[in-house]
Amino acid sequence: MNLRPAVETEETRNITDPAINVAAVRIEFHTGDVRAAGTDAGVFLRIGQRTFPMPEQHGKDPFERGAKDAFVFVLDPPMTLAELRAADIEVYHNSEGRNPGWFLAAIKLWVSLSHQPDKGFLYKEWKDIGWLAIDEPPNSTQVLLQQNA
Ligand SMILES: [Ca+2]
Repeated sequence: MNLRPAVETEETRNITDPAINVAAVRIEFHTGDVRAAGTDAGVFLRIGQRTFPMPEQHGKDPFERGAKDAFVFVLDPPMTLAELRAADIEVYHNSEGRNPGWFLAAIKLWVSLSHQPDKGFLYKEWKDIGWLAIDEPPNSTQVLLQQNA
């Protein structure tokens, strides 16, 4: 399993109230600008026991070379910020479609918090992720972004 340490940009790091809920997350994928970087595979975000498939968007072809694609998921029921910090966070794809290998430059995860629902906080940012591909090192279609603490 390849774990990618996050850059220390957590805007929520000073929030220690255990009652603060994460109402929604926004995940942004930056596909790299290298040959065959894009994918048409099904992409999934896993946070702890919850799995979020990226929805089909009519008329859009996400995860192409050099593109940024963002998706919002409401957490119902919400999880606390402490639970989010203690969860595994993983991104993977199902390796379907033509040339399914995916070269990821970066992932950003934003959260909206119950005490300030109109503001988005950058939770973490992971850079230089590399290939999620069977045929490119490290020959895995999943990346563990945060490991259960
Ligand atoms: Ca695509």
